Amino acid sequence: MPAQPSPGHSDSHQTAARAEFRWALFVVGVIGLLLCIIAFTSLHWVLMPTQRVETVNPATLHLVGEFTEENLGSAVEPDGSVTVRIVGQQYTFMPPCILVPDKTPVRFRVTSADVIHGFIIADTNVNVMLEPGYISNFQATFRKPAMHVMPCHEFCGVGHAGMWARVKVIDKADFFRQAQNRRRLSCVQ
Ligand SMILES: [Cu+2]
Repeated sequence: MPAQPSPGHSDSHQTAARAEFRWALFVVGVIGLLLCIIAFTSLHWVLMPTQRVETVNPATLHLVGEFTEENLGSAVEPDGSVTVRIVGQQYTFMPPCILVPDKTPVRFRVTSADVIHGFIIADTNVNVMLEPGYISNFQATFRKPAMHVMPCHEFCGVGHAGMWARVKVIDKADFFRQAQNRRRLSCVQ
């Protein structure tokens, strides 16, 4: 004699079917939400102005433009702001010792002559990548006189571990006094 279904069998079948349906609805809802997020972010992206990207030819950095050797280091601009230009290359930063004033906004303009390098100033929130062909442009203000190390933190080849520089923050008045006599400043001895 075949086994009879227990009295509660059709009930539990319906319960399972309802649970399956609820989970299916939930999954469809999650997929729908993800599609909405994709649509919204795509439209948002298209409607925003393009990012400001500055390019430079890494093959002629040392010959023409703002990254020639005599332009590297810290400079006081006509409006009194400070700009530092640096080139990263296997396996050094030029200049290897960067002189900046404290309590002054400092604009960094940095690029790479060869491969991707990392640019980080220890004990600050300065942390960017240097990509050949592009100019990394950012601003930082240093609170007080200090010496910071600036190691390359993006693996760039066999000499990577030895690729680092220093950032020397000095008193604002002292910096601007030195800048009166020299067009470009650095703390390279
Ligand atoms: Cu490196």
